[in-house]
Amino acid sequence: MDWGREAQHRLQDIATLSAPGAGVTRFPFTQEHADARDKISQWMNAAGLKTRLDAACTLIGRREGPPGSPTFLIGSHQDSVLGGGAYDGIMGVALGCLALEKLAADGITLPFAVEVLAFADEEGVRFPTALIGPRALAGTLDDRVLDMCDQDGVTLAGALNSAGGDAAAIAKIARSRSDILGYLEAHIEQGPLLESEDLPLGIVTGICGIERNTVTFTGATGHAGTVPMNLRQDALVAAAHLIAEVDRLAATDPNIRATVGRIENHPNVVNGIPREVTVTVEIRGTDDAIRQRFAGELKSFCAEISCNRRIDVSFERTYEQTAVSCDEGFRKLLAGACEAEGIAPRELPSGATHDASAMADLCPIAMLFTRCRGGISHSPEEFATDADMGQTVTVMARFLQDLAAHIADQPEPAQAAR
Ligand code: HGY
Ligand code: MN
Ligand code: MN
Repeated sequence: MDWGREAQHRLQDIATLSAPGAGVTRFPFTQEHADARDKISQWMNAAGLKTRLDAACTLIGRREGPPGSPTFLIGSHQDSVLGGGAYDGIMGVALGCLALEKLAADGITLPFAVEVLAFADEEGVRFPTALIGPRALAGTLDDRVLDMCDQDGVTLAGALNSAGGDAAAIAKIARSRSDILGYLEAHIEQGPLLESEDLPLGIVTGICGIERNTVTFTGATGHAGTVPMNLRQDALVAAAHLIAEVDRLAATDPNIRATVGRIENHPNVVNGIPREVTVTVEIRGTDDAIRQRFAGELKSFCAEISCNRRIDVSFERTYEQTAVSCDEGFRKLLAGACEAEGIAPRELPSGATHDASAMADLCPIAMLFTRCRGGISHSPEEFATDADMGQTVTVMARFLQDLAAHIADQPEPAQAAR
């Protein structure tokens, strides 16, 4: 089987299961999401996996191991951003199924059970939260998020239940650490480094931490022609100063990525002074202390604006994920698998967050990046080649075999990592 070509075929096929418009739009708990689940079930069945849906709407494909043996997890997310690409998230699910299909085709059995997980909501675009699936498995889900609403006022719990999940049972699906050996996620790099070094794959060292803040400036509206400039409490001008400061301050620290992604302006009319403006400020960094200090500096800057411009400013953190490291042992096994496949092992950090960020609370994690054209992602232009995906499949399969051999060499029976 040409695993890369099969991956491409499956991904181009499932990409059609999208809301109308350019690129792929597959929000969680929608009709296109349910249709995609049916396709993924076929992939899992082709790999000989038994499928089920858990209370968080994670589609799980499982191959049993010897009685009493622990489980190794593979996965990624099946949802997308608005107008996204055909690879972000869903590629990790497809390649996980193909790696297990390859092992079965090669007649290789493992001394542990394996599962492929298709998580429902990693992007956090429909609801102001994310990672419901992996957090439920890790037992870290804050159930207050179930009351959060999308822009149509639908609660997360309501959407989850309507899609076959069970919000009331979500706390019961947490896995015990003693059962889980680890988690591997294959994902497009979403950056330009692998392409710049002409490498098909990379091994992730760690995943950045992330926080999202909602900042609201409240001033006073007035007639654009009659209120003198020095008497204005213009909320949009105040927000503009913050936006410029976010850009200036982030440029001084290579560890930080900061983005003002959304803005709302009221009354938003050509001849009215803006009364209230809300912006989102997202801050990312591989060092949590540096990220939190950066947020503090922005908060102080907002306090100054408030005082100088007689504007009320609220700065509220709405979401946080801490930075996580990938397991050293898994990184070594991935490096060995890459070398065995003739690929120079290249380690790199992840500036994007992933389901693995939350799985790190349950078990040791590993991530493999696949080169993507131009480093483009969250766009219809996202692309990965058959060859690179094929090499990702073979490295994943070899990693599982090497993990099995590694476990066999240990004095203890296969135990959970923590
Ligand atoms: O935002 C991220 O890093 C991920 O793509 N959800
Ligand atoms: Mn992703
Ligand atoms: Mn994404």
